[in-house]
Amino acid sequence: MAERIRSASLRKKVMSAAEAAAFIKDGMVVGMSGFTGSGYPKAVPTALAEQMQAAHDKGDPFRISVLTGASTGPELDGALGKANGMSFRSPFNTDPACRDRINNGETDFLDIHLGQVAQFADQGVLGDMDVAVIEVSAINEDGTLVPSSSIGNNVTWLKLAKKVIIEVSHWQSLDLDGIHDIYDFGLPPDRKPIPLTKPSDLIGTHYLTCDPEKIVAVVEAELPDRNAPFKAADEGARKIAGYLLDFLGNEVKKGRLPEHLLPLQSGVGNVANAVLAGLVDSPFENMTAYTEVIQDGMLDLLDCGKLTVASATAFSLSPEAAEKINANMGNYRGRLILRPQDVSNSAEVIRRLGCIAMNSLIEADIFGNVNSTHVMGSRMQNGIGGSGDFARNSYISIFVTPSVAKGGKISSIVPHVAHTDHLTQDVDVLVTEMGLADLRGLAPRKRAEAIIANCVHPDYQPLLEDYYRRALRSSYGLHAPTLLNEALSFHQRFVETGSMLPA
Ligand code: 0RQ
Repeated sequence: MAERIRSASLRKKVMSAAEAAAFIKDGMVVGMSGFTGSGYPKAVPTALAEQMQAAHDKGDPFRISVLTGASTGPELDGALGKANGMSFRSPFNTDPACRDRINNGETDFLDIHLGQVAQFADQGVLGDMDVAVIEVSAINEDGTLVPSSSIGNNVTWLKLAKKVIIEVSHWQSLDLDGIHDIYDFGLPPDRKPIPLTKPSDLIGTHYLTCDPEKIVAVVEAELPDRNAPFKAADEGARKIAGYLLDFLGNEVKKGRLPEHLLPLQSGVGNVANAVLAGLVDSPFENMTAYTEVIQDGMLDLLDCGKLTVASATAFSLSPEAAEKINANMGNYRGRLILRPQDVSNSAEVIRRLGCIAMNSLIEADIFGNVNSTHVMGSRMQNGIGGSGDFARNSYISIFVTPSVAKGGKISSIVPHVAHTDHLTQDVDVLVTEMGLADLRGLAPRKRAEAIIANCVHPDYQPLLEDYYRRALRSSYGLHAPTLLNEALSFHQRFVETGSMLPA
């Protein structure tokens, strides 16, 4: 215990997960650590879910509001979702049990830009935070906290919560010490600039701080981060990566991008990982990443020396990569930097560095509006995450997607998106396994021609060509030709028949 809990006064507050969870009551607002399956508390939420279930079995209410950094894992969103213990959840979730509660209308879900969660919490509009549950890798003798595999909104949760529960993870590497750079830029009107001019800059301290009076419990836990395996890159993902790498190479040749590119941001998911894998064999050297999540592909790029530094707020790794990095964490110090998510996703920094943003999507329309979140306009998939923080503020905003989903029953390119997360103004380049459309400088009709010609699956190309031809004839205006009564007809057909293709 003393190896990880070095503060004698906090050692006195060690208790079981069930005893700690008992500080959380029905109706409370609880801030938890965790971002893309990393650094979330495991023992306390599991015990809490059991207490919720026991209350529900007796007919008593027990539901809370849960705020995190981003997605967590089965012991948090999974357990609380199964126990129907969340009346409100924000800002990002990938757990199927929690997703079902959201889409059944049982849990209210607030989908907001990850870079803005902390400031909403600071404003008080997400409720008065009763308890924070924060995973750390160690507690120093002076009571400062060594964060674990994500930072997320922990600075803000530790500041706002009335009571704090610290979960000390024995699974996390002790060598995480020194990986983090905590910087609090404050609130308007006294907000400070974030003085980062390169992804490698260190501007803060390594440790989180918390008023020791507020810490009511310290819990020890052993469980690993979620660390879901990546699907191997398929032929489509490799094609997407190929088009994208050609595009970046051409931008360098034209003198529009420097030879080392600009700091890369990459979304999570299989396609994003395949793009990073493609960069390993690319001619680009000495690249940097300023992103929110470090996935396997980023580690491979660091390991082969193509990437000199990666700055993010969290890891999101496969079990093999997590094991590898845990055994060698010390070697990555200075090359891997974890920051609070309002710094990793700061509009100010992303704009200054000129990031190249690469994100995935649910669907795009022929004008390049992008839906990252809502299936058929009404079912929440995961959330906007950080895609909006980066798409709006990057130097080049790229979206990548397979041209079809669900075995071809859904076209990822539709006449009109059924929900908009990213406006055409925030979407510069669209890539599918069919090809790439460079939309920069193009007015709506030219965007539509480029997307239909380059990005659409052959099964859907004639349908979109036919729609667009008729829109050019009958649209109310010809700036962005649209048939209002057909714009969502692909979606309606899917809802009615299970396929966007006509029978
Ligand atoms: O569903 O799991 O049931 O098979 O969406 O799709 O193709 O595996 O792709 O893992 O890259 O996820 C947009 C969801 C893509 C993700 C999204 C279904 C598809 C599958 C996953 P199944 P794939 P990916 C930084 C950036 C928003 C947040 C973001 C995401 C599942 O990238 O959440 O960008 N983005 N953050 O079948 C119905 C469609 C569909 C569809 C895909 N058109 N209709 N279902 N799917 N397209 C990271 C963070 O912010 C933390």
